[in-house]
Amino acid sequence: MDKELKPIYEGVIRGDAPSVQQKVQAAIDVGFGADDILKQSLIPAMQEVGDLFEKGEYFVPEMLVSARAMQRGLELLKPLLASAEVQSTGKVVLGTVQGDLHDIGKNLVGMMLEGVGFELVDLGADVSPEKFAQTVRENQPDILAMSALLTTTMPAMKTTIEALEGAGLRSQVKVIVGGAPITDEYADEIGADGYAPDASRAASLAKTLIE
Ligand code: B1M
Repeated sequence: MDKELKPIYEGVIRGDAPSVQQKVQAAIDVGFGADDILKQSLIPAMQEVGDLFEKGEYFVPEMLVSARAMQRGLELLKPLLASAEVQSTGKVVLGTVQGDLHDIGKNLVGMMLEGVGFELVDLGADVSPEKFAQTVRENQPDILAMSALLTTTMPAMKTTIEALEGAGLRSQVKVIVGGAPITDEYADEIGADGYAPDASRAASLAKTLIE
């Protein structure tokens, strides 16, 4: 890791939002790209927080303050990620599935989608299958993008696809899925149109699917 980015990594682990904000801004000012800041410091730091949680050294409150610190850094990167293209590529409805409150990865996916020109309807986290289906009916998006971070909430992706089928909407929209426990095989199993392992590949997948 670049030595200038290390304080960002450490700040997320400590949950020190003001420091993360300041160091991310400093990194941008000296010319680091959003991708380097994300991949070298912010994302690895959250992985470390997850490892500390698994080892019993961190608990939910520590995860939460680290998540807030990460979000503060992400806010500064958003304009850099979104500036690439301006022409509308299509419309995406995005959300984290029912029962799941993890929204950092989903937010990153949203920023990347906007970065390649998609119009975004972001439903936030803990979105019920009915809410997804209703929003698809009302907004007629090209893509429905779902995120899940818990093994216990992955099945809500399948339930959501079933809700789309039940409402007669499935053929109108491409469904893409992602999140740490999701795999290509799982996407196939539940009848999704595609899976992406990270936010930038989610944006390329969405573009490919509507071409
Ligand atoms: Co939670 N949590 N958490 N948590 N948390 C994990 C996911 C966990 C792996 C930690 C661990 O044990 N190591 C574990 C899940 C275990 C499992 O299911 N197998 C876990 C647990 C157990 C829990 C609770 C149950 C803890 C408890 O209460 N006992 C609880 C559940 C609450 C709920 O959702 N109902 C809980 C709560 C929380 C907080 C609220 C405290 C907080 C979330 C705050 C927030 O999001 N606003 C939190 C956090 C921060 C984490 C970790 C540490 C970090 C997640 C994160 O933001 N990563 C996480 C450990 C880890 O991931 N190593 C953990 C950074 C983010 C950029 O990555 O979201 O993976 P990620 O997104 C990636 C890819 O997955 C992908 O793109 C992104 C990168 O480019 N991606 C997509 C994501 N969505 C996509 C969609 C796509 C395509 C790609 O297409 C549509």
